[in-house]
Amino acid sequence: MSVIKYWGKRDEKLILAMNESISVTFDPTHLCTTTTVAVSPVFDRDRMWLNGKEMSLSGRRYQNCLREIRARANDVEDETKGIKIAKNDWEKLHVHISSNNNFPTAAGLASSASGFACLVFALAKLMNVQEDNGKLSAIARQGSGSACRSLHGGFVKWVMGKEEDGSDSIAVQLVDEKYWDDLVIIIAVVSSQQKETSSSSGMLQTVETSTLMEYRAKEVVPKRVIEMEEAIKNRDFSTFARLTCAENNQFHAICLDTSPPIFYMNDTSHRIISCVEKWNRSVGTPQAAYTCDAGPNVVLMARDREAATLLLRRLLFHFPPNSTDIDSYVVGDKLIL
Ligand code: 2P0
Repeated sequence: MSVIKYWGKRDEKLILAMNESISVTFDPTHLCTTTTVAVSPVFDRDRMWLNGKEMSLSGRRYQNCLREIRARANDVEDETKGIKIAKNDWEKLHVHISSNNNFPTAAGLASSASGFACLVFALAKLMNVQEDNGKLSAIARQGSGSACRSLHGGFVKWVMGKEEDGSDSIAVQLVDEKYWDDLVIIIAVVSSQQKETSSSSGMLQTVETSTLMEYRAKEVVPKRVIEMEEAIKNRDFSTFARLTCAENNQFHAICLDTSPPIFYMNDTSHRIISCVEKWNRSVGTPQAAYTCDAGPNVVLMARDREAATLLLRRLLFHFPPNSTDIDSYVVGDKLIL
């Protein structure tokens, strides 16, 4: 989930962003994609199943990932299993891919990020690709921009890069998943419905029509990225929360500034945000940060376990999970209520 948002491309084909972004990768025990890749000489074409349903691999994004991984494939030999595939054979062999999310797909919970990151990683393992996660991130990026960040754990920055071919537009890990283990993430699943406007078409419309977009990408985000990196490295929750909430609100403001306007958050998202804002203000120092991506689901990040327990109690009081507002909660730690 991003805390500095990627929204808008400077190159649609290579998927190069207009601004840098920062995200935190969720603990895979709660939200993850599991991808299995098989290869066999009897397969007559590449095929893929997403959550059990066959889908087409003919799109440019899938083709780019498959081509780039095949181009880096190496010999694979496992005597115990009687497997021997030469480097050049990978061009002729077809793969079958099965990918499953344990969370709602295309509901603004970064399913395309985790899906493409997992796909590229699995294909690279199968074909004995030697590139590190940074180099692989430039391939995952061509599947879905946000996917480049999901190849690393912890907090991750997608750097802009300068090369025209996008080879240096990669993700770098800022800190690993253990670095800031006080943080507790709670996701309020407001809706598991698929979003009406996909991120790709939404951001294209924003770039074409929003008069605020350029100001955000050039003036606001570069400064925020520097501040956010500092806050993460210093585990400075107050600055982190201020920036995360401001980013969320500006991202949804440029969505509203798009023609036609894009509404990702809904009334329940707004009410959850107000609840957090009121609480933070009543305590005096931020106890929780909130952020929503391209959908109404709210990701909340609490300062520590105590704050997370208090936050969850508040949420359960105002939005019981069996009400019509909230589908469910995903809690990233064991909390004593
Ligand atoms: C982000 N989002 O930084 C932002 C915030 C959604 C809102 O990255 O066209 O699905 O595949 O590059 O990666 C969603 O964008 O779009 C996204 P494509 P992607 O997480």
